[in-house]
Amino acid sequence: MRLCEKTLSSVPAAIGRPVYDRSQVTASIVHLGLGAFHRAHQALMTEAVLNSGDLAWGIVGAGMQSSGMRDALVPQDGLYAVAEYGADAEQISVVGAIVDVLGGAEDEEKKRLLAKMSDASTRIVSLTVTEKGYFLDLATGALQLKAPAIVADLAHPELPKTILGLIVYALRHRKAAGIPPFTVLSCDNLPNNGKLARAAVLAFAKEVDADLAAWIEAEVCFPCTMVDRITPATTDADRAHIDERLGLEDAWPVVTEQFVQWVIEDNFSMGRPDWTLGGAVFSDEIERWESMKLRCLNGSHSTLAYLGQLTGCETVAEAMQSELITAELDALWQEIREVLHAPKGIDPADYVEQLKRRFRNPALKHRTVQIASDGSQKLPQRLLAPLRERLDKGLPSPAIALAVAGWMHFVVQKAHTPDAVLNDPMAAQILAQVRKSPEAEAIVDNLLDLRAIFGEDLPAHAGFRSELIGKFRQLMRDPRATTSSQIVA
Ligand code: CS2
Repeated sequence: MRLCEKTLSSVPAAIGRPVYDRSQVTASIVHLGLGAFHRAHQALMTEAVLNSGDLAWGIVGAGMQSSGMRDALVPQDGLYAVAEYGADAEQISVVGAIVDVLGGAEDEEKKRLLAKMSDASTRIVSLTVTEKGYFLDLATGALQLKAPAIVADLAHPELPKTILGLIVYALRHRKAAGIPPFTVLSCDNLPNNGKLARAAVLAFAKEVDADLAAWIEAEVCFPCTMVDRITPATTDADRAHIDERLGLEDAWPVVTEQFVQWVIEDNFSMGRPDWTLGGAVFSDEIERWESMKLRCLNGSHSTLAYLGQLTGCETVAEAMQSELITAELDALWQEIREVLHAPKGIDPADYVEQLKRRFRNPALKHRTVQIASDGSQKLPQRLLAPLRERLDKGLPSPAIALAVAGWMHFVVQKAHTPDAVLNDPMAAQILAQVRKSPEAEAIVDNLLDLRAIFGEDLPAHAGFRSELIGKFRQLMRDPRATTSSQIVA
């Protein structure tokens, strides 16, 4: 039997569930990018608000690419289970905050979504669409006006498919109808994610109508946020385990860690839920929170993922058993911390120790290949931003260079392995650059030529370039020979 409203009462008492009347909830948040992360994070914080009795904040979730989530959740009335795995304890609860699910690439679904976003009942549009969903060149901040999806959305206002088209055309409708604008709440791992979302939306809106762009600039709130919760892709083994605990079938449960953090800038035009009930924090220090998390957590995650992939470590916990990798991470954290401005009251040393414990969690099967995807979108803010700050101060950065060399080596391996797939929106360009030459120095230069990733400055920096070539050669010879002493030497 499937998990749904009718069967919910049969779930064992030890498993948490909504304590409110779901039929009384108003759907005022539209979430674009309904994946595991949103369901383990923002939806849970919202569930705490609903459980407190404030029923004004139900979520309509929308998948942007495929209809998989809709097909899983609609028969379940939007209900799903979250399993929080600690090193030796687990907690499972059923979440009811998602009251409707739209989804997929079908035209009818996109039209329904646009209609819901245009409707006055929608007060917040939140986003987890990953870095590539913003269509920005992260090194330059420019909107990718030639990206086929953007060209299509500019040509078809009645049927937008990107977040930018959906947001801008919904706002256009609201402006014309005298409906106040919703808040756009980015929950993606990008520095100043609200500002980036704003820049992308404004750049798109300017192509549509200058007056609309001016109205958005003046009226729409784009708070910045820092989101954190490690949420690996759900496996069949997770499904089987959770179904057994529920006594019901859940087509797409979520597996996550116990740790959760959400820091939000308090800047909303049509109100907001009291997410502090679920543990969120409102702060005016978002930039510091975000850069600490992006660099210390995501920067080391990417490094660990590439080195893990090169040395045969399938999961993060497994890579944390490798002394070679942990020594590189220690060196990397050291370099990052030397240019870090931590939020008030946070000790970066404690923060890093906590990260190590989280990464070591053996209950989470977080695959390195998952984190290694989309490197072109992740390197700039995770690793190249602290690198630039170090270069400005004249500091050497061997650990960051090794991490970047790790990515380069990873894409080289993909280019030379038959049938291998490089998951990256820039895959075609990256692989073409790699295939131009078999020679180490030329490969590094050709990859550095990808200006959307490395900008104009890094390829021109002689010191960084030669450090990178050295690290790349070292990895070419033997990735396992990468010890911290070699890195520091
Ligand atoms: C990871 C993140 O896949 C990745 O790139 O680094 O998804 C990471 O697990 C989260 O940001 C943790 O909050």
